[in-house]
Amino acid sequence: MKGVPVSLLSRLAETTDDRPGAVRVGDRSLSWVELRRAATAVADDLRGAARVAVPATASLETVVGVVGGLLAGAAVVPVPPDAGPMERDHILRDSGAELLLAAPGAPDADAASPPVVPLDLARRSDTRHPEPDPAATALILYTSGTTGAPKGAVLSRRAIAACLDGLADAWAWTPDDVLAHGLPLFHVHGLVLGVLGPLRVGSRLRHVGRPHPERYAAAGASMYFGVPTIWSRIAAQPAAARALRGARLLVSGSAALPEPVFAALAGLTGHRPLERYGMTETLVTVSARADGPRRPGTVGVPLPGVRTRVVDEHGGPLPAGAMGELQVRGGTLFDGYLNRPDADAATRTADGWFRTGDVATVGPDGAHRIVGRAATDLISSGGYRIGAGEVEDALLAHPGVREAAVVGTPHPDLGQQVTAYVVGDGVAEAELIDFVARHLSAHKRPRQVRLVGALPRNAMGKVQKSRLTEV
Ligand code: MLC
Ligand code: AMP
Repeated sequence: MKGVPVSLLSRLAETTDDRPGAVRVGDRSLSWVELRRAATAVADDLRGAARVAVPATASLETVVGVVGGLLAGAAVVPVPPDAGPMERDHILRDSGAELLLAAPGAPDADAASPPVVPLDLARRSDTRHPEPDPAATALILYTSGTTGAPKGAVLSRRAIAACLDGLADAWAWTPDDVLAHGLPLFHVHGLVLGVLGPLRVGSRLRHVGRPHPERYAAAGASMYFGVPTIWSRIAAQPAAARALRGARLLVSGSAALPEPVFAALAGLTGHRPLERYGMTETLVTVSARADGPRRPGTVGVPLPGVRTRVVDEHGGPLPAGAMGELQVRGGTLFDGYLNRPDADAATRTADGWFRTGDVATVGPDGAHRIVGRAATDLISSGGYRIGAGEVEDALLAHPGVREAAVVGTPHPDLGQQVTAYVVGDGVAEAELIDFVARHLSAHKRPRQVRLVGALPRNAMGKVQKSRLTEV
């Protein structure tokens, strides 16, 4: 896996490295050459499909399916494996996926799906598929807004390449690294950074299945990725944390790493965790550097080719250190939301910057600090971004629910938990939690449902979420 990559997967396309175990997920692995040949066999089956969906379990099938789609030049749509019918049908319909790449017996392979192309890891092919245009769509990733169903963020091959090359530079990430993590494979963190990253850089990958501390401890890697909940669980198991002393870099992202977790990890592992900041729509834009300072509460500096600014509520510039909305621009940005020009327009300023909706400060040394989100209707739980509106809609689909309001409340392990306030007729908390878990991805289910007589409303009849805790 040598040479300068000219396209997203060129290293994989050119490799002759057939040493076993380059890409491991759980207890199964493939060499680089095996991965390319298995994924090429998938690409051969796609017959020019423009968009293909992959039920994104944490499995080698997902890696081969995604890489097969990318080799064929298709846009890949990962489907959260536990997405209930509401979310799954929306993703399949909205994305226009023409085929579903699925392992035999995979949950998504049913009558309502697009035609299924079976994923068989034993197959091999050496077809040379033409190199897709760097401007072509690589991934459509579904992400929550404050209201409504998730939106498909369209990410080009060159945006992903720009992000990964920026991270390789910032983190001194090389083919000598071994990356370990246990993140889901349907989001930027686990899929783009955690799978396409090693493929582009040429480093080996150990996906540990579920992100249990003892599995991280046993992985023997040089780099580890995790969301703060994972790091906090590792810090709470000192033996597991100490096993990471031999690593080179512990990377945290997707939500703010609490300062006590930073300190505990630094003490137990001997490494100050490196924090980076990103979004589905922008990929990772800001990161601490391997050779730079790592201060708790800060997420570093813009990646090469990325610019940031902090503005006031009118979009006006703010002096260094002032708090305001973070806006970004550069080569890592998405191409827009699929089928949603309205939502798309709302995210861009007239002068071409992307509004992150995150409140931040930038110190005189350029260090970025993410203070929180501008919208209370976006909840950050376990590193997942969850739209309150989507959970409210799911609750309201239950016949016993008359009104619902969903907020994020502090949670020691998850950062925030989804808490629902419900006005209902004869419904029980556990029933509503299960109902949401069945209709949406399980991580979107409320961890707590408070049954109340009425929701606090203002004179216009709008729910006053800030007053919910007084109910
Ligand atoms: C629980 N489960 C239920 C259920 N209750 N299923 C159905 N009905 C119910 N009532 C099941 C779940 O499906 C799951 O099954 C298991 O129980 C545990 O689920 P959980 O409660 O969600 O696990 P938990 O331990 O709370 O999760 C913590 C976590 C997780 C940290 C492991 O939150 C996580 O993986 N977070 C990562 C999020 C992430 O990758 N974000 C990146 C976004 S990209 P099973 O089968 O799964 O075990 C981004 C950009 C950037 O933000 O900057 O990175
Ligand atoms: P998503 O689009 O699901 O990837 O979620 C993106 C959001 O995660 C951002 O808008 C931030 O609010 C949050 N986020 C990502 N990384 C960090 C970080 N290092 N610190 C604080 N928040 C973060």
